[in-house]
Amino acid sequence: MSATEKKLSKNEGLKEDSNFLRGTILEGLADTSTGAISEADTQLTKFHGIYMQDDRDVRSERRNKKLERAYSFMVRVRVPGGVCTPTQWLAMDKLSDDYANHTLKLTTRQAFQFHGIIKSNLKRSIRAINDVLLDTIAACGDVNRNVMCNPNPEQSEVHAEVLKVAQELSDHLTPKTSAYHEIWLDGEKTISSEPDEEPIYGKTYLPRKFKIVIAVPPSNDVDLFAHDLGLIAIIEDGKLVGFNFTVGGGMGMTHNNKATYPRLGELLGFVKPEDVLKVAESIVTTQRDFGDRSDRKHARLKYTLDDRGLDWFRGEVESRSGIKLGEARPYTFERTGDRYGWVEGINGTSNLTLFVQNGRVRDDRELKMKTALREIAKIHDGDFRLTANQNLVIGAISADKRPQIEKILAEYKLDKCFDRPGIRLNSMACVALPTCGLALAESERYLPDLIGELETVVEEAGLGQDEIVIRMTGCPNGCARPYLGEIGLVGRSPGKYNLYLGAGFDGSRLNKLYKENVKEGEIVSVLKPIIESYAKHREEGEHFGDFTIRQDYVKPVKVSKTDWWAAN
Ligand code: SRM
Ligand code: SF4
Repeated sequence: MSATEKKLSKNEGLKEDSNFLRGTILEGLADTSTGAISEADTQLTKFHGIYMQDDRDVRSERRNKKLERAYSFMVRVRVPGGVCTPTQWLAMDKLSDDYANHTLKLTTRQAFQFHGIIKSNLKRSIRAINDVLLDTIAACGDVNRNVMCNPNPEQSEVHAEVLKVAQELSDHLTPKTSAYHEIWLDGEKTISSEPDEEPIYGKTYLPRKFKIVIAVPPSNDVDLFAHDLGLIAIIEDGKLVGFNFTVGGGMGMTHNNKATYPRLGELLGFVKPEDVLKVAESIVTTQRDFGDRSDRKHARLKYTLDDRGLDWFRGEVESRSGIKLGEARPYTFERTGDRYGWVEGINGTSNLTLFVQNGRVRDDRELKMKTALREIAKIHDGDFRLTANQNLVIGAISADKRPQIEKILAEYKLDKCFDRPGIRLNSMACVALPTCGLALAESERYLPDLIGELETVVEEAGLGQDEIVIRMTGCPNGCARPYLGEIGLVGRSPGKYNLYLGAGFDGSRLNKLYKENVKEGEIVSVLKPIIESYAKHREEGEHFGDFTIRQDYVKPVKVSKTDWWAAN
């Protein structure tokens, strides 16, 4: 049976009946008898960048007391290319204190997240975000999400050009429904006063989420191959001449469900700058029309490609766009990590990349990062850039302001935040508990401690400064892109993780399952001999992931569909 003949998934009906994403959201917000909204509206609010959650730490206590779950909302703010102004930073900082849990979460896709916003504060929060010209529409949902672009402090001139492309793609693919403004901004139609229609998406939007990213080689700090659509900037003689397009990346899978698997994007062809929007739109509409709307676990572009083939897909995109794609041009990626510290920019400016553990900007006893960044934002005349590794670049710092900024950094000890072992600086964890409803195990709250133990192992092995990419998630959905970690840990159940090894340091090879259901207390003892062997037997310049393949700890994943689940 073809995808179109199969019974549509429940979400398809919800979208169809939602009147362009309105549903009964307004009525739900007005209902003060509960902190929740209806199940159908929880699906629709995602398109508005809003997730209903509850505090899982107190779930059973509240159940015992016969109380409603402790509902609150997570709000995700789109930041195309991850770049925001100091004014916007200050507004996000204030919002986190006024309505959320006093922290700012910098996500793996260069967005801000707020946790713990109660229903009665939702509208105020969305208004505060829009007041500084940021928004939350399409931060989640079955649409194109935040368009990413590497922050690239080393290549500031090209960065500006490429960032513009990211912003144009973002604008072009933003849903056009006026529901967002009607619901959250009291009917103000700041974008358009035309009646609703979605020229690109139609009434039922896409079968599933869609993610776009741009990378400027040699940096792959955005993990280009993990996204549905990737644009690799091709620079010749210092000029941007176009992009290699990749399609079909995605991380999510389900434990024990062999029909699901992470997959890396593959090269589709070369596209000139003037054709980018048209070709991107054709890719989106091809997925709109051929993606599987019957099974949400098989609905991402990666499955459309594996089912129909890359050549078929290219033909469809070329015929829709009327543009013949060129042959992909040569490029080289070197790494997926961020480069910390100071880098000189253009026009006498400089950029500083800071390590933000798991992207959580907060004040705690050891480090008052949130206060320090607020003080910096008050005087900074450049920008802030959220990285795809959950870190932060204070960008385009003028020569004028640099001494003052350095003073604040020193006062709050932020100038030492990247003075840590390589394994910590290359770590990422997803949010997981207590807010994520899908978490099977801890992640953000556990990884820093685990790394503390691993730091002792790497330091004793003489590898303190070596970069080893380690990533953890609380479930197999892959939000911290764990299948691209040289060490990947994926939650199975409370206190247990699957351990994956062997990803490429440049982000071009997935890792593979090494050991299942490893208990928290055993992770270090499983990794210790491998790390010690790496210290003794690695070849000159060999990365940890490559070493684990060469030494046959795991087999390389070449074709996801066949290799991912195959035995080692
Ligand atoms: Fe994610 C769902 C957090 C990046 C794959 N993700 C979720 C939800 C919304 C849980 C839910 O649906 O109820 C999580 C909210 C947790 C919380 O309490 O905040 C969540 N995802 C995150 C973030 C915040 C992780 C982080 O610590 O930074 C990232 C936000 C990115 C953003 O700003 O938009 C985040 N999620 C990713 C990535 C990484 C990426 O895109 O580069 C992936 C893997 C790539 C991909 O899409 O394949 C990812 N998230 C998923 C999936 C699995 C999708 C799939 O195709 O199987 C889900 C579950 C789903 O969609 O059903 C999910
Ligand atoms: Fe939640 Fe799983 Fe994503 Fe982690 S990987 S944030 S546990 S959905």
